[in-house]
Amino acid sequence: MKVKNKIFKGVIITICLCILLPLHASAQSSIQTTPEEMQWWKDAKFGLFIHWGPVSLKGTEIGWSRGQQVSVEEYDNLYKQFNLTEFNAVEWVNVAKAAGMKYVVITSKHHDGFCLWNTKTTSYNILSTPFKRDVIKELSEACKQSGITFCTYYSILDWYQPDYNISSRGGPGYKLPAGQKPDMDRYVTYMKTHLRELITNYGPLGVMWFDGEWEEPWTHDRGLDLYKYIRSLQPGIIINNRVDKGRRGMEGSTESDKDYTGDFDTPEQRVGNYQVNRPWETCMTICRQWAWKPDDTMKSLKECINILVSTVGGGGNLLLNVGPMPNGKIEQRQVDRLKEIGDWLEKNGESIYGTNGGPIPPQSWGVTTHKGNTLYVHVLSDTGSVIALPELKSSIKKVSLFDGTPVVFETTNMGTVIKLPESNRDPNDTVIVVELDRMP
Ligand code: FHN
Repeated sequence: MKVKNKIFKGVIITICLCILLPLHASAQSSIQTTPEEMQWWKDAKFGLFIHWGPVSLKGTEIGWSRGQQVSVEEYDNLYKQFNLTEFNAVEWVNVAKAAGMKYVVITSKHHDGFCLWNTKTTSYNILSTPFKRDVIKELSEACKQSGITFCTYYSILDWYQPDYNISSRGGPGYKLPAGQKPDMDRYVTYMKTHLRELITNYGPLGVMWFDGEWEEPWTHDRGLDLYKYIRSLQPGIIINNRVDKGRRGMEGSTESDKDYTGDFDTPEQRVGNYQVNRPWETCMTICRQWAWKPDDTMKSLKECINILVSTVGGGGNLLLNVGPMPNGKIEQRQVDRLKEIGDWLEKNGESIYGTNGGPIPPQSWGVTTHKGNTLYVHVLSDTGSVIALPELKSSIKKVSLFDGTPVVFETTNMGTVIKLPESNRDPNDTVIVVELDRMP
């Protein structure tokens, strides 16, 4: 009898484990973005970053100029003059499409606390401006109609909200108004209401792009909680590593000494290091300032393509930023530059979209990308008449330009030397197509 009881108990325990273990696993995995959920973003490669707010009236940096070049008093009242008479969301989305961009990330709320959507939590939002229309609503709808994925940037730190406790918000020496007692728990509730509004009223979002995680009121525990909260609102949403505390400054990679969360690394104003085992995205300004600045220095086409190709060749995405003017227009010279990038992608996009970085790490002459058994060699610098590829451990079937023009090559036991064509060279990036029997 005792043996029978033991067998019966064993069977019951086994059945329970078979039911509970998968549930536990799925509960765990439900808070992590799966490779399948990341795939659209990894294939997209190129997005438009938009930094915008009432500060564009001053032409100074969003957030950072508050209490510096612009007094707190003046900065916090700019919204009353913010009348974006020429704002046209469809026009902005068409600019992104013409550039060959596949997603848009806009600063729904930057460090200055101003909200570009019709939030019920504070009157410090776009509906309180003379414009009286919901920018996030119009942009999200324009994106959906155009097949561009809509995403939002959201600053965790908030130098406007008294419950967020950091005195730097008003510039050096800023003091909290007498009697105000910051309350971070209350601020996190405020922030979660914002994020629920953005996801529920304007979603589904492609990416929730957090920023401003570096100040002391934000903690790893709060970051982990926020990641789970966002994923509970929209399973499958992609969240960057700035939701947590693991980002290594502007290098953007994630510290490995803790279980920091976030689905991709975020190098800033620099092409990220070669990394093909974890998603990453370089964010960079097309000019020098994030928000609009009159007569700011703008990057050349060659610089922009070099940055895009080097980023993709390194295994990452590029989020290229524009700062629209106070009237709602994007500067024509920036629109023109983005169109030039799009024209280049029209011809060469096969070597960018849907590819993977490498497998040859960045070289002095350029980078490589690959898709299936096709290797794309991007010759970015005036490197003379030949380039050398290291031994590939697979055989080369054909080497050509995109138009099929054969390219001379010689393979030895040391690797392959490719003779660069005399003509048909692209000063921005000459792409050589190498068909292999298999991808090493
Ligand atoms: O302080 C911000 C800055 O204004 C800008 O938004 C960049 C873009 O990601 N992020 C922070 C600086 O790291």
